Amino acid sequence: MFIKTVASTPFSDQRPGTSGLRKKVSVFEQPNYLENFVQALFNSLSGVTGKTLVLGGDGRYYNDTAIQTIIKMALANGFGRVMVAKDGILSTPAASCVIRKYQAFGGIILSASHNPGGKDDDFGIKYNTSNGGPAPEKITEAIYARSKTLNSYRIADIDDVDISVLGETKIGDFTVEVFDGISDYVELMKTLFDFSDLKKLFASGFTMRYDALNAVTGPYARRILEEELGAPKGTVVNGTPLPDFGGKHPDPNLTYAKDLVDYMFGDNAPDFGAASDGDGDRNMILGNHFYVNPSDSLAVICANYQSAKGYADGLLGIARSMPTSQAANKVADALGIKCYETPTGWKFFGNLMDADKVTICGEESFGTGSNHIREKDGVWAVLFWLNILASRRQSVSEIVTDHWQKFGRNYYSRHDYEGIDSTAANGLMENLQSKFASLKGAKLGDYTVDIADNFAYIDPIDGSETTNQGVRILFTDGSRIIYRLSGTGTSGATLRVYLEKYEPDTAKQNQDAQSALSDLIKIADDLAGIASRTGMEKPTVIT
Ligand code: VG1
Ligand code: CO
Repeated sequence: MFIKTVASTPFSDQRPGTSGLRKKVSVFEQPNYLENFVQALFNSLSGVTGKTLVLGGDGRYYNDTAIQTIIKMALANGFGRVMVAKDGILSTPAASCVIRKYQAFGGIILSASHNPGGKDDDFGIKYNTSNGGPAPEKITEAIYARSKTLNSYRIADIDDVDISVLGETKIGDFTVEVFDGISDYVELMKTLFDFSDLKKLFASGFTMRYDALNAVTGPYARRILEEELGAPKGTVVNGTPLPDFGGKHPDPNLTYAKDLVDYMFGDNAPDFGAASDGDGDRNMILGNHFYVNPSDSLAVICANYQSAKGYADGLLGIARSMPTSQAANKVADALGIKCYETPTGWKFFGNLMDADKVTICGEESFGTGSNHIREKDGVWAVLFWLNILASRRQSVSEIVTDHWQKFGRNYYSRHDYEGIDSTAANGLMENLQSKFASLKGAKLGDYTVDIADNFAYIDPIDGSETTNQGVRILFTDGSRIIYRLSGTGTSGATLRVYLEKYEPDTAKQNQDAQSALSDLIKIADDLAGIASRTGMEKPTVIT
């Protein structure tokens, strides 16, 4: 028989983080490293025999090698079919779409998302379940537990499969199907948004730039914007997925998508600008000389749900991750629906969507999406904004300013301190926690502390509990400072500080966010001793 059992020894560092297992490529290139993780994953699933596995990734370095290994291991572990995207190119939202559409058992997405790629940078692997969503913690923890004792893996001794040609290859009872990773997703978008309205928008002279940052959404954006909607060629820039993203950091924010930001604030700025991340689940929205904070974007999308045909019947509810601003709560209140608050990471939205509690979800980290799939979805957010622009025929800045006037403005910013020493980062968090008791009722500047705690969440659907999700300093006027350590980095620690202040007075809504938040920024630094403990005077990234 051509199935081999290969002896191996466990690795101790295969615990998935906020979104899958992410490591330097050199870590994944160690003999048996990927194989062990995949075997630990397969061992933690039951009933895969004869079932379908969806497979693809964001095209980063090591994708090709990993895809061939996983095909061979899926065969050896009893799957009946692997649906692999042509050339391995499959965005995270498209993977979710395909898993659902073809009722696959699950899917493996090869991506480290917004982390840089290339031989010296990051690779990642994540597993999605049959609902199309990221594996819940129950599964990721089971994979980790198995990885620690794993002593062999199963792999088929077959030739590599040509994934550059559409069609099926049969190996005994096992089938590898190479499919077009773009089309099913485009079809789904057509059911949610009226493409003929959007065509009219572009025909009327509306202009935009979409920067795919040399990552996975290039082919999706070109197909939809340039081919389907008639936007001029060249609307999509950096549209070819490259293994190292052309040296760019595929994270759509003010720092790493600077070219787009400069263009949108330049003399020839178009009406609308957008960018997406490595694996296509994030989005950044810009107007002519205007940046839309992701928390505001979520709130604006929810408030304008009628603009898109797929949502015109109303929203079941909204969910946002805890650090995301409370702007969406204001909209939920006005619509008479619930706004759920979950820990960071899309995996916490799945149960709420499956139970029909929420339609639209969002995170401050440039993630927005809906129950059309079970992942956040960058291109979807762009199309939703295009619908809003098509129906309101106002500029992005007019739409957002109008929103603030109606709902109040939640001034918001996130300050990231990247690449800090892990011991210093843990010490900073522990020190904050030791202050909780004395903080209650304390005056910090003009603010009074209402609650100081570490966010814990009980899933309202399955009762599962998740603790240690971020230190919250909640003030009596609704302002907040939140401290979290990132769960997606691959070296050292990243401290994220989230700052929020509500401003209902329309006369005071046009300040720059950093100035409006300056007193909170100072309090956040003093309270945690950020500068003294990390040695960093300034954040590395401000969004
Ligand atoms: C970050 C974001 C979080 C997001 C996660 C995955 O996690 O803060 O909101 O869900 O990345 O996004 P962390 O633990 O580093 O703060 V993606 O697009 O990188 O899969
Ligand atoms: Co991503």
